[in-house]
Amino acid sequence: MSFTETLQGLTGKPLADCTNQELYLALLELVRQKSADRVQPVTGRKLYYISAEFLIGKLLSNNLINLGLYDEARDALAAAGKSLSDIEEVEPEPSLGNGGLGRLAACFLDSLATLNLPGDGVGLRYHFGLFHQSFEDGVQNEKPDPWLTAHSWAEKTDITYPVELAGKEYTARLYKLAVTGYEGRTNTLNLFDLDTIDESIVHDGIAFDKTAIDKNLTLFLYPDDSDEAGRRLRVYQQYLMVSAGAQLILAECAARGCDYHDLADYAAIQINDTHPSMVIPELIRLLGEKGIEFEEAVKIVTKTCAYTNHTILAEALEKWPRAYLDAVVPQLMPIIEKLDALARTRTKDESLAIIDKDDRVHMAHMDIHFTHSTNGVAALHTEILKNSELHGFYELYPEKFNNKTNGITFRRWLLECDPRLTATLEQHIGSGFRKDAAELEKLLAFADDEAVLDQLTAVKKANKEALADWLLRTQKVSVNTDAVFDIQSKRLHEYKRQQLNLLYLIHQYYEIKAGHLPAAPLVSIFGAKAAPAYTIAKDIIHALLTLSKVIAADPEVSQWLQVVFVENYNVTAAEKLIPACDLSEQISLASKEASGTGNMKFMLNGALTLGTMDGANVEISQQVGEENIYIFGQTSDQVIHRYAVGDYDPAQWVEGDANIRRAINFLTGPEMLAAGHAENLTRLHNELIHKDWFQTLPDFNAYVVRKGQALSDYVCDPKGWRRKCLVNIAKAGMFSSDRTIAEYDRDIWHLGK
Ligand code: NBY
Repeated sequence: MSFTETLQGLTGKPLADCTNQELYLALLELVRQKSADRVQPVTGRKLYYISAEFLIGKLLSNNLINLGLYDEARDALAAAGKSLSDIEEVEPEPSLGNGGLGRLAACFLDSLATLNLPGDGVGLRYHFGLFHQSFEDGVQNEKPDPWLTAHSWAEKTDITYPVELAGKEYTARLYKLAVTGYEGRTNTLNLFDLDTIDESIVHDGIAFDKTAIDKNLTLFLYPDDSDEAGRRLRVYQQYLMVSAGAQLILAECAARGCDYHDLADYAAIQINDTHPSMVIPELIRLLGEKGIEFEEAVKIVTKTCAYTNHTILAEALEKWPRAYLDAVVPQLMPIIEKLDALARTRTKDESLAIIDKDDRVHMAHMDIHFTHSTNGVAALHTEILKNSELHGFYELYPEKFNNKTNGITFRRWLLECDPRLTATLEQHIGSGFRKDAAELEKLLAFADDEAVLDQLTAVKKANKEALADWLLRTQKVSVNTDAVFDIQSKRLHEYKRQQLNLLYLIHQYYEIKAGHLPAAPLVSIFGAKAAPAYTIAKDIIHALLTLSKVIAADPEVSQWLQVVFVENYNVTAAEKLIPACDLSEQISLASKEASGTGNMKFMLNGALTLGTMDGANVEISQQVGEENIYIFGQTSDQVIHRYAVGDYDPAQWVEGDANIRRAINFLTGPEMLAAGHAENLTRLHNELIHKDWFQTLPDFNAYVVRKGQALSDYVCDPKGWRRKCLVNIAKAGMFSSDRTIAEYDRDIWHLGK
């Protein structure tokens, strides 16, 4: 049967007569059938990747590519006068994640299935996700992001588990979403939810009654934790996820004939950051119910579980007041106390305890004591964990610490998002890189081949035109595609330093006004959501939106400089932005970005990195060589030293440097005040002058110089620039998540064995 006939069998009428919605549903059904054919029996150890987030993105194209159906589907639809990319627009993007941590989980699921490894995800089925972002009057506005439509990829099952929260029993229902691998097996993303959730309790944006647990538990990812009810709600969510998850794991292992004493031979559990850490005491509790003594249960769980750390920011390492746990999960507290006591027999160092003297429960400490592996996510990050942040633990358990540098799936971040580049690569180096990313290095043979470099330039130009169309259609802005496209897209956080980029743009505004024209016109594009309760992050968004207006209204400046802030940045937007980027902004304060994964996506798509020696930028720099990347700023040692000395005073930098002073004072100058809100602008101004916790000012001049160098190279040395782009693509192979997953499997999981 031809593809057209198959699809027609599902729609019941000629494709030409179908709406895009009907075609979408038919394709969804087809993908379901085909992915079900690739489910494989599990033998040996199976991985359960537990995570609060799975930022999976739209699935139609991804699944069609992985199942080898994409070209056929596109051509059959085209023959009927339909366009696959129009049909894609019908699909809502699943709203199950926030940032790098969630996107990493999604890339890992893709690579597990691609490498034919048995590995499922375990998480929650949020109804409204993080939130939908819009800008109103220059301010971020949050609304629910409803994505669960009548026909969704996640299928309801009749599998349920009882979960006790604050002494009351709730019923967790399992939904299953098929995860296809590229020419590989089909695995599952298991998502839990309650039947009793009531979406109608949300009002005025994303507000809702935080105490109505049966109605609110899975409404949102990361509910506002600026009050106690919100923080407790997070504990409720986490326990729902780990208790239902642990029951699922035990049930699946039992069904495969596992005697619970041998759990570690059947299951490997990866704890993604500290949100799922309660799985440790919960498994011990459940094993206790099956008759296994505490001491043995601890050994089993330690052998089964492993922990990934994604941050050194102290405020992001969860420490729950014991009172919350007493109230929400009283059944776990006796176990956590016993674990604390056991940990205290291993070390006298009070700072390594699970329950501290202020009665706070340190989730990461429980993870490190009672799992067999703790990994960081890039080489520098792991070194910092070992040498400073977790040094005491490293001394106690050196054998547990290991590095697993992050990666990204090339199926979504090359084949799917950049078909033009993919086709060009195939023309010259064949299609082996689709399965083996290391083959991208074959491209190096063409580093000085003018014809190939021309082709890469044409691809970039076409992608910039496509982005310009998309920006016009969705954001109502038009951009100059002859300009350098400079992009900073990632969560909004002070450590990522969108405010450094802001100060640069103000500096350029003044320079242009003074007749010091830049080498090239610049379109500076941002995409970022700020956590709803993170005031300064929202002020940074406001300042950028206001600056964008000020510049647009000034014809002298606007022909050289444009600031675009994309609304509601998500995976779909990232897939449009990344292939069109010339310069990738990776400017976190050295030591603070654990890895970054956007940096890898931009590099793979032929953008050059402007970045600090932080996270995986360090490894990118090693791969491409320092002549193919724009590095600037303090090193992590210098930063750590500055914090240790504790004498950083931004006011001195403001006083001592006229350019810094000029840029900062512009925030509350007449142009900005006329276009924006004094309250937000003043607060940001004060924050930068009096605090600047992430040391923006010491890196300001180095950043201005390095960025100027990049723009001048783009214009004055186009040949050199294009060569650098080629080298970046060719050297991106090590950042495939297939490599990362192979390392996790080799060192930690040993799946299928
Ligand atoms: O994980 C990110 C890191 O910042 C990034 O450097 C790394 O590449 C990536 C994958 O390893 N972390 C991250 O995305 N974290 C969060 O989004 C997050 C959000 C909320 C909370 C904690 C972490 N929270 O506790 O509310």
